[in-house]
Amino acid sequence: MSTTLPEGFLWGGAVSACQLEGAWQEGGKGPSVTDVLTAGAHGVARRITEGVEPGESYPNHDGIDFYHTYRDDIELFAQMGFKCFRTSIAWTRIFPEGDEDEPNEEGLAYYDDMFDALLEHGIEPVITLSHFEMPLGLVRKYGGWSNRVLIDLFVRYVKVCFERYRDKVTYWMTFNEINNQFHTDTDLFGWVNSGLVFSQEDDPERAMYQAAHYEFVASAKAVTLGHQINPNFKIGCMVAALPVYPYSCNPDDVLVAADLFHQVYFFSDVMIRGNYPAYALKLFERREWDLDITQEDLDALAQGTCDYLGYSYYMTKAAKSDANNDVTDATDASAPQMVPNPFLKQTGWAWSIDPKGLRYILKCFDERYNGIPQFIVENGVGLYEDLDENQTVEDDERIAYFREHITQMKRAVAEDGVTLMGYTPWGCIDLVSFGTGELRKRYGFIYVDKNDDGSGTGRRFRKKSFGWYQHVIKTNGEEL
Ligand code: P53
Repeated sequence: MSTTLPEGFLWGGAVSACQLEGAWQEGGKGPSVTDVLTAGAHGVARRITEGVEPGESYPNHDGIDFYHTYRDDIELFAQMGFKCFRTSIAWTRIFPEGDEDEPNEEGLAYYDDMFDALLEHGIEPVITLSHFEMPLGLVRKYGGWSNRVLIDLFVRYVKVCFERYRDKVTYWMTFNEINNQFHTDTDLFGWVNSGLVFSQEDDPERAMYQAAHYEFVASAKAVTLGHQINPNFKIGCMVAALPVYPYSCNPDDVLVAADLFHQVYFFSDVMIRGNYPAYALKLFERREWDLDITQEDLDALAQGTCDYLGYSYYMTKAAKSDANNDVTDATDASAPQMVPNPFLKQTGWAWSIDPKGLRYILKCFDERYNGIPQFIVENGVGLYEDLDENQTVEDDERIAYFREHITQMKRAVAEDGVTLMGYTPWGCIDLVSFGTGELRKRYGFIYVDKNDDGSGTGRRFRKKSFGWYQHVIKTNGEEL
C-alpha cells in the first residue's frame, strides 16, 4: 500500500530525562539546574532556589520514576508500535558536577541498558544531549554559559556519549529549545538553557546573545565531532517553533511579527546556515556590543551545520504592535506584543490550538532552508484528566487534537513537498510539566497514577488515545 508519509517514517513519542526519570540522587547523579526548581502552577511561576531547601517541593526529583520503570514503560511504547523514542541523556548522570576528568560509569551503564531495551523492540532512540538539565556545578563554578569554558566541557560530555553509544544511537539533537531563552523577561528559560538569570545581568539581552553564541559553537563542534565518530549519525538542532502571525494587516503589526519571528529563526539560521544572519549583525552593531565571537568560532559554525531541523510545535502567537503585556511570569515564551488570537481556542493553560499553524511552520522552514529534513519532535496538548470507573481516560479531546495536527502535517508532505522524518508527540506518558512543574498537566497516551501532592500508586493505565495512536502508526498515518 502506498501511503502519504514515506516508508520508515519515525512515529514515536517524546520525553526528557529530567521530567520523567526521577532518581535525582541515584546512580551517582549530580544536581542539575532543574533540581532547584520548585513546583508552580498555571499563573504561578516556578522559583529557582539557591540549593535544595527543606520544606520546598521539587517535582523533578521524582518525576514518574522512569529510572526504575523503563523496561515496563518501553514495553507499552512497543505495544503502540513506536518506531522511535525521543528522550535525553541527563548530563548530570554522566558528569555529575560537569567538570570531572572521567565520566560516571554508572550513568553510562544506565543509558546502555535503556537503549538496549528500546533496540530489542526495534525502537530507535532519538537523543537530546541537553534538555534543561545542565549540571548545577557548572553554574556555581563557572557562571554557566556566560563562560567560554562551557564549550569544551560540553564537547567533552558529548564525545563520551557519541563514543559510548556509537552503535546504538543514530539520531541526536544538541540543545533542547535553544531559543526559549530569547525572552529575557522570564527567569525560567535563561536558567534552564544557560544557567543564567538574565534579569540579574546588567544587559540581559547582551548576556543572552553571548550565551547563545557559546552554545552555537558547542553545538557546531558536537556536529563535526559526531560525524567523525560515526559518519552515519544524524545530528539536528532543536527549537521551539512558535510562529508569529501579525494580529492584523496593519503594516505595523506585520513588521513587528516579522521581527518577533526571529525568536525562532535567529537560532535555526545560525545552526542550519552556519553563519550569523545580517539582521543579527546589525543588531550587535546598533547596540555597540563587542561580543566574544572569534574567527575560529565562525569557522566552527560554518563547519558544523545541522543535518536536520528538529522542533516542538504547540501553538502560534499573534503580535500587535501597540500591545504591552507584562510577561515576567509567562511560561509560554511570550513577548509584550503577543495577544490572544481571536480565531483560535486555547487550552486550560492558555496555549492556542492551531493545527494549520503546524502546516504553516512546516512550509516556512522548508522554504527558508531549501527543503531541509524536518523532524517534529514535540507536539501535544496538556489536559486535566482523571481515571474513570473503567480504569481509563476517554481522551477524545487529545485524539481530536492529534487527528487535526497529523492531517495538516500530511498535507505539508503531500501538497507542499516538505521533507519530514518523523513525528514524536510530547509526553507520550504523563510526566512533570516543564513550565509549571505540575503532574496534572497531562499529555500522555498512558496515564500515570501520580498527583501533585505526591499521592498515587505510580501505576500506568492506557488511555483511549493509546489504541487510537497504535492504529495511526499501523496504517502509517492513513487512518486517523
Ligand atoms: P509544559 C513553552 C513553550 C513551548 C515549549 O511544556 C515549551 C515551553 C515550556 O513550558 O517547552 C517544551 O511541560 C519543552 C518540554 C515541555 C513541553 O514543551 O510546560 O521542550 O520540556 O515539557 C511542554 O506543558
